[in-house]
Amino acid sequence: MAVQRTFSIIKPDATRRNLTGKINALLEAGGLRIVAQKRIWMTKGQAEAFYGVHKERPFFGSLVAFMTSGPVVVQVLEGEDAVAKNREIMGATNPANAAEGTIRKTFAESIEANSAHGSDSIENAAIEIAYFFSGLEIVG
Ligand code: IDP
Ligand code: MG
Repeated sequence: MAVQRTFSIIKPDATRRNLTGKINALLEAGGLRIVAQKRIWMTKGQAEAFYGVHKERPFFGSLVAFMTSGPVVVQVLEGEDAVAKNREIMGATNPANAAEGTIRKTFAESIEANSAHGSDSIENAAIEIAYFFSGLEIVG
């Protein structure tokens, strides 16, 4: 497996409860390095574009409202097999189905307010990283 980069978001439910450090500790303990990170408050337009793939889903409007309800921490994570590794550390979308010790099992409030985002493929990771970060902001 090769060293990869993936894109991560610590979602508003987690920043609201001051969980950034605890989530970062799980990412780092899982072998991922945070090579870029910033705290932002997404606009409606930014959230709609980021989640554009879900625009026909019934939860789209609610998801955009949630993702713009407070600050988020956007991150680039680097490590061996980083895309799949981060999905493993996050756990299943619905915290009720997430494995013990995962971010979502430990911290998520609901299937929507599930504390973390992680890219689902290497291709999408590259697109999502480029949406939020310039190359100069990523220090490997
Ligand atoms: P993922 O974040 O595990 O990749 P996706 O299916 O890509 O899951 O969904 C994106 C986000 O949309 C989820 O993380 C969650 O916040 C929200 N979401 C997904 N499914 C539902 C649902 O059935 N109801 C409400 N929100 C949902
Ligand atoms: Mg997804």
